[in-house]
Amino acid sequence: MPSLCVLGLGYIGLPTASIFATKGRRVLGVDVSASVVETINSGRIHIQEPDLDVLVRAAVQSGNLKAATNPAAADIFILAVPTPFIASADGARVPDLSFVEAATRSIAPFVAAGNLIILESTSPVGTTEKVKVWLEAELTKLGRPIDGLLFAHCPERILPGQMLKELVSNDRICGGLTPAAAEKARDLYASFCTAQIFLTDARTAELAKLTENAYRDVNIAFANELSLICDKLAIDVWELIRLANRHPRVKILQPGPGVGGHCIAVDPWFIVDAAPAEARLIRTAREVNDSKPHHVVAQVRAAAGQDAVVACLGLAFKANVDDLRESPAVEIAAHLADAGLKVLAVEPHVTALPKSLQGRAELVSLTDALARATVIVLLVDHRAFAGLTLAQLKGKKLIDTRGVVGR
Ligand code: SAJ
Repeated sequence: MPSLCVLGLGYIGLPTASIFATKGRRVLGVDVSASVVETINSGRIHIQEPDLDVLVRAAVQSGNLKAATNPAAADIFILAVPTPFIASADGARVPDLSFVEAATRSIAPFVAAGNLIILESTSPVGTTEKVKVWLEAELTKLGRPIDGLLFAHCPERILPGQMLKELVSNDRICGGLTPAAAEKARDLYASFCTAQIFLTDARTAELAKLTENAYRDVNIAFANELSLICDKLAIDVWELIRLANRHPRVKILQPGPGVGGHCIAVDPWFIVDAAPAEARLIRTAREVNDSKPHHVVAQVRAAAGQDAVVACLGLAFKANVDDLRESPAVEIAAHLADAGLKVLAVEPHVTALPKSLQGRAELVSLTDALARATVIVLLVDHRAFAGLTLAQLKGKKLIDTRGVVGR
């Protein structure tokens, strides 16, 4: 069985490397962080995802998964490194491909003819072609040009919170720079993916992944815009959506305090960056979702009198995960602290506050928050908050951004 080298052991690289290892492949997982490498080699994990600890332990104990800070020779290289954006002063967001470029260049000493290089990171259109250009430039520099390398883009589509299930059961897209590359990638993923695998070219695969997340962003923006309209017209948005969704062809998503995470709040910008004049709806959706935290802050400030104690229920970017990255809830709590309010934060999935709140908010239990706060801001629909009743919040002001309390 061909061996693998997976670059980036985060939310995508680690489950992917581990599942291949448990299917009997020799996998070297590479990460720039020595502490991540050490954690994984000891069979533990540095991120939270249901059952991932069991999978990684099994992969390491089988002897098939090893982690290191440097790549080594393999038959197939998978790039699963971050692709954030850089925000410029004029409001534009430009994709930051520096991690992909660095990972690509780092494998140059180890690749050989016939190797397949797969880009899994969500990427702007044309990135797989850039990977080829960067790798060939690096090989030329090393004085070892190689013919017959294969390149493909095979984007991950797994949902945080149910990654392991979706890794196996989601349909996949394999987009090759050549048909042979797409076919070789399909054969690889077919070793664990039980769903259908569709072949296309790399550029279509790149835009397909961006399109999926932009589609969700636009739909969430519709729900968030409805919540703004309902606030203005004094209508219960949750009841409105529940009723409208009784139409057989209407399926409105849920409003919230904004859109977080490192995918949906980022990827649509790659489309806007590539086609700014055309991507008008996609850009507006981003702006609507990005503006929602400010609306919530204004609501809380209007509700909170002097000496208010505000309890923020939830800090994660969505329900039942510990991930605080790009979280609108954290952004809101930080703005409230900036406004001089006393902020209590309840986040059952973490044991410490993120940097932006350290020294400015207090991490407390739900019971403590309910006892001390005069204003309750429900920001995340964690299971831990289900069942909260209006009676429990008697005498307090409530801003329920997720429509949880008393439902
Ligand atoms: N959200 C709402 N209302 C909703 C649904 C979501 O406000 O009705 C918010 C969430 O609270 C969160 C954000 O949107 O802040 C994103 O959450 P999510 O669960 O929609 O998506 P992610 O970011 O966890 O994962 C997405 C998924 N993409 C799609 O569903 C199209 C996942 O399949 C991708 O693999 C992932 O992005 C990724 O890595 O790209």
